[in-house]
Amino acid sequence: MESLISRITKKNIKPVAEKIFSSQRITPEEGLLLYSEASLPELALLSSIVRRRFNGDYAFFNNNFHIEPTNKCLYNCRFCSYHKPEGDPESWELSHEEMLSIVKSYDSKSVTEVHIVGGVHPAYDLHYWGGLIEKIKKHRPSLHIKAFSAIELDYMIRKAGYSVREGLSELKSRGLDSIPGGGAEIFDPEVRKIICNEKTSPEYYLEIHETAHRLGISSNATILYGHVEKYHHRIDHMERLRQLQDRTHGFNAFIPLKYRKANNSMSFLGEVNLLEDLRNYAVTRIYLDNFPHIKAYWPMLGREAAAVSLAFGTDDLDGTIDDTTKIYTLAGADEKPMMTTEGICRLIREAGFQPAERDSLYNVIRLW
Ligand code: V47
Ligand code: SF4
Repeated sequence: MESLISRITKKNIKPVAEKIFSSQRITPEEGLLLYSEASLPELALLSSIVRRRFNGDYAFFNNNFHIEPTNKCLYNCRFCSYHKPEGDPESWELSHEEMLSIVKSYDSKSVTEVHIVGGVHPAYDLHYWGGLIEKIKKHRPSLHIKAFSAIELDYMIRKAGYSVREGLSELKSRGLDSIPGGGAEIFDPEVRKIICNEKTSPEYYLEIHETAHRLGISSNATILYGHVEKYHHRIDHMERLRQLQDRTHGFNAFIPLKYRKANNSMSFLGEVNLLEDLRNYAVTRIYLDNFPHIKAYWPMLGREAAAVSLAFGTDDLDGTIDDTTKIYTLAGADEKPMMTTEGICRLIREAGFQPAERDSLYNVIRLW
């Protein structure tokens, strides 16, 4: 411990570092101090200690694919490059049969998860989406279905006239296994008003996740960072999630999503750089001391940057994805979202970590 503390050169960071070394929770003020004053080498050291406690030197990934059912969306989030209103010539939607045939195209492949997320289609309720889940589950019972952000769930459940609890129980009975983290953005009401005024409230996002956890449906949480928010908004966001996780322990992973600027109405803000991404990953790893995993979503960040982030607290690169998502390509990510198992393992090894193929609940399937 003495030799580690000697590597923390800034005097005001030393007391926070001592807390982290001895597994104590840091306060919002201390989180803010790390964001604004800790050096990157200090953050690398501190976040790696926390990472190691949770996950050793494993870097997780899974074999997965996405289905994006529609880009039609009721809402108009200013950062979104994906959505189109109903009736727009560039809008599209897939039928149940088309989505089922995507699932069938993976019949001979060793994927373990389908991730289904898209726009909030105005016409469809819980029964329509429950029907889709049921067909997929019937076709391939072992495929884990991680589907629908809290924003889509909010709309489909209300449209059917169900309570959150009734709606989620219904979806679970039809085969929903877990919920992805999308839609959290930034919980602070002032920032939310600027970037996604019409979207489901933070309270409702948290209620949906809490109810899901109590029904045995685990989930992820996200943050959209690098636009108009300040560090204290990121801390407030994580504090709300940390408190919920203390109550339920239902979150698997926290996924920081960097704002990408192409083709949306916030482009003038530009993007934060890799150094800021690494600072953010490190602080999230330290702050969320009850989240087992921090995911570096490589289609959003780029594969090498995601690999470097493994030394700044992250432990999961999501999956192989097989070029099945457009959300980040449309927002300016310049890589095709597709990696083979061999490719992702090579990347992880080059970064100095042990590739661990996982299932959706982070059970290790195979160490590569
Ligand atoms: O909520 C949209 C984000 C999210 C942009 O749970 C953008 O495993 C950056 O939540 N720049 C949806 N981000 C995707 C999502 C997700 C992704 C991967 C894995 C998981 C998981 C969840 O994408 C939205 C929003 O925060 N987003 N537009 C943009 N221009
Ligand atoms: Fe719709 Fe989601 Fe885009 Fe917002 S981020 S406009 S809810 S697709």
